[in-house]
Amino acid sequence: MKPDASLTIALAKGRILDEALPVLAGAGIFPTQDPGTTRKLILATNLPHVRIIIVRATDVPTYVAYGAADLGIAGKDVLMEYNNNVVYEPLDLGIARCRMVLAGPKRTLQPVHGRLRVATKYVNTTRDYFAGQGRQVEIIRLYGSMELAPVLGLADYIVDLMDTGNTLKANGLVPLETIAEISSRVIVNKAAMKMKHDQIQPLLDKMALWKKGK
Ligand code: PRT
Ligand code: MG
Repeated sequence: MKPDASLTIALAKGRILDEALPVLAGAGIFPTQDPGTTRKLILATNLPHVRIIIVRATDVPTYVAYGAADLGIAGKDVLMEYNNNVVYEPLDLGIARCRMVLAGPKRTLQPVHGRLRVATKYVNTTRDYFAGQGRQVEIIRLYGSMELAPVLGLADYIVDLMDTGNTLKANGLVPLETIAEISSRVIVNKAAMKMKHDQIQPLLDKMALWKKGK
């Protein structure tokens, strides 16, 4: 049987995309349309056997884990939350850097609800972090605007990403503990890594070279 020569790469719109496109360019891959503006979700590239799919940032590991995409670029925050061992994570690109922090009001308040409440969209990572320290907290899942939760008394603290810190500051919050340093990683489907090694390995090598030259 002829080996499958096609490669599907999963990318997300949003803040990783701008930094991911130069990585792909460094590997000799150029989408034929601008992924930032096109409404298409499957994009051809200059290489006939390589295509790019555009998915939600949190969905990149899912597409790669199930082999719907052979590889992808995803934030470490998303990967920690998804499940570490489902995909290979061969390369830290060092792009879209930020920190995952526990944040709260400047003045430490007594918990009004007995057990401390932490609002976050990173519920698994937050649970693991506090469990690892033997601290009991109640985790409240939110999907966005986490900074509001302490202001309105929904939670005592939040776990969220921070870059400049401006968003926290604007909402009267300060970073209290660093949970993880975050950057974007190349992830690869485990079966594809074996079956399409001859296509994927050179790509990884070029991306690693790009990173070195950055
Ligand atoms: O938007 P959508 O719901 O589709 O998905 P998403 O929010 O996951 O996507 P996107 O594009 O917002 O973020 C994608 C990835 O970018 C994240 O998974 C991280 O790996 C990475 N990244 C890097 C960040 C930041 N830096 C960052 N600063 N993601 C989010 N932020 C947020 C931060 O939480 C804060 O609310 O940006 C806001 C501004 O940060 P400050 O500290 O500079 O004010
Ligand atoms: Mg967003």
